[in-house]
Amino acid sequence: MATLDVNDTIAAIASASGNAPRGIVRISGPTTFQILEKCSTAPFDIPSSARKIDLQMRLPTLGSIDCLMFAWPTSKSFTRQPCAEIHTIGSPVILRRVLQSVIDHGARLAQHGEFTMRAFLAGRIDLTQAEAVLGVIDANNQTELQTALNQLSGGLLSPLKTLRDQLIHLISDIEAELDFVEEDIQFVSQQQIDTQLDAAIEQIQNVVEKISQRSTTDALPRIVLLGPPNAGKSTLFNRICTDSQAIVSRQAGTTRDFVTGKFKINNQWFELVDTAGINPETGDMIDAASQNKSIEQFEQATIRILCIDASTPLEGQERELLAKRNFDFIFSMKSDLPTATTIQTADPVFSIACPALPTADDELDQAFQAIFEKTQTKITSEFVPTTIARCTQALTCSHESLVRAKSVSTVDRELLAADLRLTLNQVGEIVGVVYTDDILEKIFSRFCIGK
Ligand SMILES: Nc1nc2c(ncn2[C@@H]2O[C@H](COP(=O)(O)OP(=O)(O)O)[C@@H](O)[C@H]2O)c(=O)[nH]1
Ligand SMILES: [Mg+2]
Repeated sequence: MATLDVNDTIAAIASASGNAPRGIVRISGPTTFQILEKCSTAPFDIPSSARKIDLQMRLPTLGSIDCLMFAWPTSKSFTRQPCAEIHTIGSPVILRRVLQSVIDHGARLAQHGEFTMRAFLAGRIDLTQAEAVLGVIDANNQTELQTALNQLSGGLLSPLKTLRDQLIHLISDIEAELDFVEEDIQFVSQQQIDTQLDAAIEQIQNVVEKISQRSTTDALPRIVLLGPPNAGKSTLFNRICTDSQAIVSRQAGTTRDFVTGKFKINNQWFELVDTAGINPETGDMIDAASQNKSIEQFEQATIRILCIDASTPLEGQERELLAKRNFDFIFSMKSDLPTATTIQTADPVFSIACPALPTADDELDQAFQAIFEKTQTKITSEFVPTTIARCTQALTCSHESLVRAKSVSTVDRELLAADLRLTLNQVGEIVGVVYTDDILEKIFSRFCIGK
């Protein structure tokens, strides 16, 4: 793990591995420019503010090479210490030599996330922003990137930072009062305490809600196939999830329970659910139970797909389902057979054939991509997953201790102060003012070297 000592100068290759037109070596620490001067073929004036400087570096066994140095000599840098980036040709051999040269002249190889950790220790960014940096690096798609960028810009947790300041004031008032308990001086009225506690509880609750929106979707996104019996749902299910098989039959109503299986789109796992056909006409007990299960699955679905057999004319019930418009996608099934119906709907429709036809496969792939994208928009959150994992417990605890504080506030000021201190500590943990080596280890060890 990155060390908490910030007094030495660290360096690492900061660009992605492999050949590229440009590569970057990053350096941060008090002796950054003294070291770079020793690596340079000619002395240079250390600038007094951020500058771009042409530099020729002497490289072990390779002679010298032209580089561009971006210099941040003051505490305005990302790490709040002298900092520089050497930009040069992105050849791995050259970058390793630049790094070697910097290390030979007194820098130490940076550990995972050490630059970001220095920014954090210098108060440049808080922990949620450090996690957001990780979120930006790890983002798999536009939505995840946007979430990470929003979190990085820091607006999301600022209410909690304000709350923390308010709590500090409230605690100091209450504790001052406890010191003067003999004199009977009042620093803060009961009404002020109540108002502040109510506001605090509400703010914490808001963040808890935002965070739990995401945790309920931590399970795999569920894609549910629904539709009348005999539409071809189970056949499609079996084609997609080759591990778990559903019973296929010419006889309508064969699938009575629901069957689940897993499959991947773009390397991400999804759960596929095959349901019993929707058929409100039949009334026997087993059927009613399987109908209820289908409805339950419909309600818990991330993505709902209505499957309609296009080789037979549309029935009244199918028209009704289409008209309800509460599906994400419509699958027009058995497209290998002559079409008996054209589905008229504003929802996206894909033609699917299960005895694999090349054209139908293309369409299935397109459907998968559409499902993938739709899922991303449905499972977005305002926070990156690492922050959620780290903060959930502290949020729940701070909510509990605030509610407890409220319940004792009229009876016992000592207990009130104790509960408020506990809350303060937990809120501090969420915004990253209070942290342990463990927390830092968990977060920063996930970064790559050079970040
Ligand atoms: N020609 C053709 N027949 C299909 C296709 N998909 C399913 N079937 C047939 O339609 C019948 C009902 O299929 P099944 O998957 O059990 O439908 P479910 O009731 O919706 O689950 C079976 O006889 C399947 O072989 C398809 O794409 N093309
Ligand atoms: Mg079936």
